Amino acid sequence: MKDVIHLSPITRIEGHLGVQVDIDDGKVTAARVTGEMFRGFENILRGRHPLDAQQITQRICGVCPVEHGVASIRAQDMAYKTEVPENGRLLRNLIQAANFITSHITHFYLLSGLDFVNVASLLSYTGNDRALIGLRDWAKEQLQTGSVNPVGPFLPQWPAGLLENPELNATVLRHYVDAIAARRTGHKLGALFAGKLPHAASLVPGGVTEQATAIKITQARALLDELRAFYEQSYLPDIIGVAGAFPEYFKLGRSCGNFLAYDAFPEADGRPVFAAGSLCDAKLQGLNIGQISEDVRFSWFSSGTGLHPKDGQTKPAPDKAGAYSWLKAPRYEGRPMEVGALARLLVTSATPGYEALGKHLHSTLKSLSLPVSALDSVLGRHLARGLETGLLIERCEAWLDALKPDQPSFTDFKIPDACEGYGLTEAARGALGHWIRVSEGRIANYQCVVPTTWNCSPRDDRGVAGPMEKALEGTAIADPKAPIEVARIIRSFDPCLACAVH
Ligand code: NFE
Ligand code: MG
Repeated sequence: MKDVIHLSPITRIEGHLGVQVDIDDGKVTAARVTGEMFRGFENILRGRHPLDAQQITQRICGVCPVEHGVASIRAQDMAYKTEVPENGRLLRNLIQAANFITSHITHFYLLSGLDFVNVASLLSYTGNDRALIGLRDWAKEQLQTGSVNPVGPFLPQWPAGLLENPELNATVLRHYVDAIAARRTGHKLGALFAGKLPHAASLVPGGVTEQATAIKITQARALLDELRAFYEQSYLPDIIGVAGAFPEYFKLGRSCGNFLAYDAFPEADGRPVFAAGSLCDAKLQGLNIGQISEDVRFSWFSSGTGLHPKDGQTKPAPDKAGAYSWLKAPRYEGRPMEVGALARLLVTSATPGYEALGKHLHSTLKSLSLPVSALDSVLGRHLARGLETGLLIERCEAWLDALKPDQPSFTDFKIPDACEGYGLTEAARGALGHWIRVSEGRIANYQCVVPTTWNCSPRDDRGVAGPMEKALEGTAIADPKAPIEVARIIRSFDPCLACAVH
C-alpha cells in the first residue's frame, strides 16, 4: 500500500524544515527535504564594509555563530594576508571548541533525547530526585490546565518504542535538566574570550581582541572542569546507555556513503585537530576546494547552477516551477557529501598521522561490540559527537596551558581596496566555508556554503538526492501515523535550517 507522510515543521531542530516521505509496502521509497524559509544574508552583505562580515554572518545562527565568525575572519585573514599571533590562534580555538561542546550537549539532551526517553513515565515518578520531582509536579499541574499542548515540549510523545529500563530513563531525564546548566557553563567558557555570546564580539581578522589574562585562564579551567565532569559522568555514559537500548539504530539512517571535512582547530605545529579530506566509498582523498559547486535545479533560485562558491550567486525565485527548497544543493566532485562529527571522525582517523584517534575509535567500537560500518547510522552520529566532545575538552585543557598571559592576541592589518579569500573551518554540524571578494573597499560578493546545506540539500541537477533524503530512503516505517524512525533519522544530523538557508 502506498502512503505519503508530510511533516512540517520538524520540531526540536533549529529552523524550518519540512519533509515529504513516500511509502510503499511499509518502506520509504523517496524523501524530499525542504528548507522552508528564505533569508538572504549573502545579499545583505553586498556593498557593506568588509569588517561587517564577521558580525553579520554570525547572525545567521544563534547556535553556531562562532563558527560563522571564524569562517569569516579566516576568509579575511587570507584576503588581507594577516598574521595571527599564538594567543590569537589559541583563543579562537577555545571559543570555537566551547561552542562545539555546548552545541553537542544541547543536541543530545534538549533536541534529540526526547526521541528516546519515555517522558510520560515521569508522571508516576516516586523517587527522591528533587529535579525530577519538580519536573513531575510541573507536568501534572500543566496537564490539569486543559490546554492543547500543556506539557510541551515534553508531551505528547508518539507511541513509539522508548527507553524501557526505568533507571536509565530516569537518569537521562535527570540529565536533561542538568544539561541546561551544562550548556550555560559552555557558553560562559566561550564568552570569557568572546566578549559575549551567542554572537562573539572579539573575533576579528588578525586574531582576537580579547586578552588572555591569568585570571581568565583560571576561570576557564574551572568551567572546563565542570564540563569534563558532566561529560564523563553524564553525557558519555548516557549515549552508550541509549545506544545499548536501541541497537537497531546502528543500522538505520545510512546516508550517501560520502563524507567531507575541512581542517579545524589548528595546533602549534600547523596540524589541525580535524583533518581535511573526502571519503567516498571508504577511499580517502585530500581536499580540493576547486571541486565544490552548488546546483539549483530544485532550489528556489534563478542563479546560475553548478557554480563554484567563489562565483556563487543568490537570486531568489519563489515561484520557480519544480523547485522544492530554499537550500542550494552543494556537491563535491559532483557528489552529495555528508558532513558533521561523523565525517570528521571518519576522515581524521583515516588520515596518516592521526593513528591515535583511529585506535581510540576502534577500542570504543570493540567495547560496544560494534563493527566500523555501524558508525554510518543514526547512533553512529550521536556517538561521534560524544567522542569528539571528549577530545575537544582535552584539547581545551592543552590550549589553556599554552596561553601566555597578557601577550598579544591580535596583529593589526590593512584592507586592500581589492582582494579575495576563503575561510574553511568546521562547525558543530560540519564543513563550513565562506568566500569573500572585496572591490573598491566594499564587499562585492560573499557566499557561504554551510553544513546543513550539505546534509539537507535537495536533489541536484542530475536528480541525485541529498544525504538526509538518502538516509530516509529504504527505512521501514512501523506506523505511518507516528513515524518516529523519520524523526530519529532527521534529528541524528542535528540539522539547522536557519544556517542552511542563510
Ligand atoms: Ni545554525 Fe551551523 C549549520 C553549525 S554553520 S548551526 O548547519 O554547526 O556554522
Ligand atoms: Mg550560500
